Amino acid sequence: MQDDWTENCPIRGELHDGLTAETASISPKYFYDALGSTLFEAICALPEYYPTRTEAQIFDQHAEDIAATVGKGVTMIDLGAGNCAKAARLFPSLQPRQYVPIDISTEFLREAVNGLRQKFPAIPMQEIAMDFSTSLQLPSTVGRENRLFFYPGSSLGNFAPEEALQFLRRMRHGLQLGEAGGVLLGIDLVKEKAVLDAAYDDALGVTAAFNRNALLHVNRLLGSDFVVDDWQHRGFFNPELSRIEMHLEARRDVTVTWCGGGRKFRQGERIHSENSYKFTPDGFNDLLRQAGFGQAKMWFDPQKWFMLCYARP
Ligand code: AVI
Repeated sequence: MQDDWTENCPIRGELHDGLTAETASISPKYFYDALGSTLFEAICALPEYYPTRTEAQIFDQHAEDIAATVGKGVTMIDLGAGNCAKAARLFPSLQPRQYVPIDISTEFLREAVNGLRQKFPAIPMQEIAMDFSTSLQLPSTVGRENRLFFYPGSSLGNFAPEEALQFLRRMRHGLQLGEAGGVLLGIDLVKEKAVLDAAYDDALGVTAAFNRNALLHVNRLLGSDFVVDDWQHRGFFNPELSRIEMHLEARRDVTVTWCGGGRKFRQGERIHSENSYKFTPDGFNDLLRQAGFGQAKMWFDPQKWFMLCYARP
């Protein structure tokens, strides 16, 4: 039974509902407190986690063609900007008229943007701390002309297919508020299972720490009493659903309580914490078309492990 404490707060209500569902789950957005964002940066530097460096390789190899396709002077809206490193790589060639990094992790974003302002004083920047997964309503200070929604790192894969479609439609709608514009998306592609499994269950255990840290974040938000040591990381590719699944698995029978709720977990029971969908180029093109975009321009790395896509309505 929920009480006022969980009912009157959307975040606590959402966590309560996910944790008490038949298959317990928490949203992957709870990975990203300050420590989680730092752990994600560390993941990006792991030998097994190919997406970041493969995407960077595509940016470097095709920088001129990407700039020629996207055009200069865009209002660059960086969704899930994190440390803003990916967008900053494109600043010299794109020369955005405004840079709008958006992230849920406020402190981390502020620090990153302050550093960037010193490096690129000519680019006006407006950071926004918000959960853009549910709404893309931007303040009126964000330029409407020639918007570029920049969503790299295959983050779109963290949405379920239907949610990804809705999110693409919201971006398309956000573009049609102004003139011109497009989306530049980093998309991870289906590949050998062993490569995918290793990328989400690395030898150093950084991804495990990233997954388990979500429990500490949830403890702070919900007032719950998860003990990190009771939980182990599971991360693997599910070929039937073409997605990586991450779970937290109870090492022993545990009881977790929070104000207004609680649950017993049996040994081996799991909390589903993330999906990361992997696409084929054709499959992703279909999704773009369903969302109202035209034929995408795509760039790949030589192994075709990752792709960068540019599409206009
Ligand atoms: C942010 N997102 C694209 C990452 C991914 O690959 O799905 C999150 C992540 N989860 C575990 N490792 C990285």
